Amino acid sequence: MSIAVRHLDTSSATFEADFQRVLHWSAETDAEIETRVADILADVKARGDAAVLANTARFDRLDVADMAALELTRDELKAAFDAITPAQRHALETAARRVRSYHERQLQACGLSWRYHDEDGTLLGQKVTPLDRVGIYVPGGKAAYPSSVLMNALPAHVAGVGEIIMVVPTPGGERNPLVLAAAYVAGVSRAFTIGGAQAIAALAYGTDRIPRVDKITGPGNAYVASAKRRVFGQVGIDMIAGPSEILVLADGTTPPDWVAMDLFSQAEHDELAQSILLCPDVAYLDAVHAAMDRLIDAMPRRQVIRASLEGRGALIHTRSMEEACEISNRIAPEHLEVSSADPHRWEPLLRHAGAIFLGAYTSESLGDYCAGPNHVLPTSGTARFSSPLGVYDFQKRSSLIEVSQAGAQQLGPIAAELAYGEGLQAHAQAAEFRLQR
Ligand code: HSO
Ligand code: ZN
Repeated sequence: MSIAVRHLDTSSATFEADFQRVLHWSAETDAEIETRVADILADVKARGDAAVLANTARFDRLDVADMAALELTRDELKAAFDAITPAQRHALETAARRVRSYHERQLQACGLSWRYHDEDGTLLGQKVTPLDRVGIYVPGGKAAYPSSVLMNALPAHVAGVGEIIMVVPTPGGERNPLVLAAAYVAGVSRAFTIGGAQAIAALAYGTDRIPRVDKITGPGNAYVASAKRRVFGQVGIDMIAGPSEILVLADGTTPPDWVAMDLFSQAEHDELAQSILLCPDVAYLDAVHAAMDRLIDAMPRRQVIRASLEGRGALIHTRSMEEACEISNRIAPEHLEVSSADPHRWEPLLRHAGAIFLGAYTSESLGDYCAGPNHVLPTSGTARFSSPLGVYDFQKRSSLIEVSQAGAQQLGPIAAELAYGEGLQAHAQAAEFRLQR
């Protein structure tokens, strides 16, 4: 049966209404989940490890005597690494090397301290320091991605974070060897086989066994998302990721099968994932649709792919590539492929996207695993104001000020004037006491 993906046309009178339906997305919060998460957080805050053990027994069917049984040592991570196949080891190490080297550039480009002296000899600057300790949440079960372990842990490592604590649920005690091997490769310091809201609580508040972290990153289910929102402020968090999205902007020169498979690649993540194709050539849109119909039956995850494409996908006929770029900016997709013979012509027109993939050979999946840039990206239109996970997310900045004696004479009267204007005499006099009479 042909995939019933929507066809839209920007010249149609109903386009705006159709387009709004495609864009519509609500991350609904479930009141029942909210209360259950609040209870778990309070329990872990009050009872620490005992609550972690009890909730892990209950939700993950993993009933152990003490916290030691929930901790994986570096030796155990190494054993997992040694046990995977040589091809898997090679792939993980190659991906890790490329991701590390990309993030090292990021550190050089925007992660270093700087300072200067003004004309009075006053020193001003910005001191950049890594976070002391971070927690990385890795989902268990159906979305257990070793690649996400690399993408979260490596930028933290490059930033110089002192301790990287990974948590990963292992329902029924079943461990994912590739996840553990990736943790080993990426320099995770300690790992615990816990998950859900109880893991987020343990990282945010600390327990006897699990040290309190300064920031928690990584994706998770609705419970994890709710728990992250609730502990935000006590600790930093990265973002609350929505379903994966891909937008392909095509000029019709890429083989339709390639584009069809790229659309599938994000659709297969989730029924709620979104795959959109924009093209000024209507025959090409039909060719990609035909390719999808031909390729779908061979996909093991065809049910998820079909549900995603029929629920949230769209093939959009535009008047021109320029108009396609404008629509792409309105969507602000997580992943944007410019599948064109001349991608550098269009790239300057594209302003909002988590990651931009240029040219026919750049399939988004290469970026998901091993090109080098991070695959943790802003979703649901948040690329309008936020950026990929990076070294900068694991650093913070402190301002540096050292006012010289001459500088104090210049700045004192200015500060005092403004302070009196605000009715703050102590501020004014702190500046004035330093003036030479
Ligand atoms: N495309 C996902 C990341 C991922 N893909 C992991 C495969 N594995 C982020 O949107
Ligand atoms: Zn993906």
